Amino acid sequence: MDVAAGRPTVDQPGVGRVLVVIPTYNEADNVERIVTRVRAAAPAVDVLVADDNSPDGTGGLADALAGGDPRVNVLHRAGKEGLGAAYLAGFAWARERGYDAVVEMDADGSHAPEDLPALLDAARDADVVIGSRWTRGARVLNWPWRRLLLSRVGNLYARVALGMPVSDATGGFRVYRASALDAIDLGSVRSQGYAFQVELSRLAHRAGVRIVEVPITFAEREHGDSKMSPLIVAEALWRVTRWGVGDRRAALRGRPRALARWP
Ligand SMILES: Nc1nc2c(ncn2[C@@H]2O[C@H](COP(=O)(O)OP(=O)(O)OP(=O)(O)O)[C@@H](O)[C@H]2O)c(=O)[nH]1
Ligand SMILES: [Mg+2]
Repeated sequence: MDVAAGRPTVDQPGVGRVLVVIPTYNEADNVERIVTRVRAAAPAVDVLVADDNSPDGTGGLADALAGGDPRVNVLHRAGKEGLGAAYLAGFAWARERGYDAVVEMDADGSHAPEDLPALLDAARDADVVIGSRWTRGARVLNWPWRRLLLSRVGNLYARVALGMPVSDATGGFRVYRASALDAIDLGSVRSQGYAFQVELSRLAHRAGVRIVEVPITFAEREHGDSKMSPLIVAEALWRVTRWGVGDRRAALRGRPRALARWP
C-alpha cells in the first residue's frame, strides 16, 4: 500500500516501484496518447508528467488524465527551463516518494512504451538501462539522414572523447535505479539538452555502476514540434569537448612529469 497516496501499489518484479517521468513542453497532441500507451504497456508503473507551463495547455490535459487514473501524476513547473531541469525535478519528486527506479521517456512517441517491459526486465540486473538506437537489433524509423548522421557522429564523438563504452549516450529512454541516482551527484549537473543525457551517462560510468544497453525501436515524432535546436547541439558539443579535455589533463597530471610533456 502506498501510504502517502492511500492506494494499492503493484511492484515491477525485481525492480520495485517505478516512476516514468515524461517531460513535456507543448505536447498537447501527444500527452494523452503517450500516457495511455505507457499504462497499457507497463501496468505496474506510475507516471509523472513534468510540464513546463506549456502555452498549448498540455498541463491541463495531463491534469485531466491524472484525475481519471491514480497512477498518473503531474508536476507543474513555472516555465520552460529545459529538459535537464525538468528531469532533475522529476527525479527529486520520485526520491521524495521512495520510488526504486525512474524512467526517462519523451512524450512525442519517439520512445515506444511497448519497449518499456524489456528495459525494466534488464533493470533487474543493472543500475542504469539505456534504450539504445545504436546496438544490434535496434531500429530507427523515419529519421531524415541529417538526424541519423548527427546522432551517429555525436555518439561516436562522445564515446571517443569520454572513453565510455556506451553506444547511445545521447538517448533519452532510460531506467535509473535508486542505486544509480544515489551514486551520482545530481546537484552537480548543469546540462540541459542532449548534453544532459551524456552527462548522466558519464557520471554513471565514472561512479562505476552497472550500465546495460537494450535495443529499441525509435521513431520520428508524428505530432507537434521538435524542441531540438542548434543551441542544444552546440551545448552538447561544447560540454563533451570540455569534459574530454578535462579528463585528459587530469590523466596527464597523474603521470610522471617527463611523460606529461608528451601526451
Ligand atoms: N518540461 C520540459 N520538457 C521539454 C523541454 N524541452 C523539451 N521537452 C520535452 O522533452 C522531450 C524531447 O523533446 P523533443 O522536442 O522531442 O526533442 P528531441 O527528441 O531531442 O528532438 P526530436 O528528435 O526532433 O523530436 C519531449 O517530450 C519534449 O516535450 C523543456 O524545456 N521542458
Ligand atoms: Mg523527440
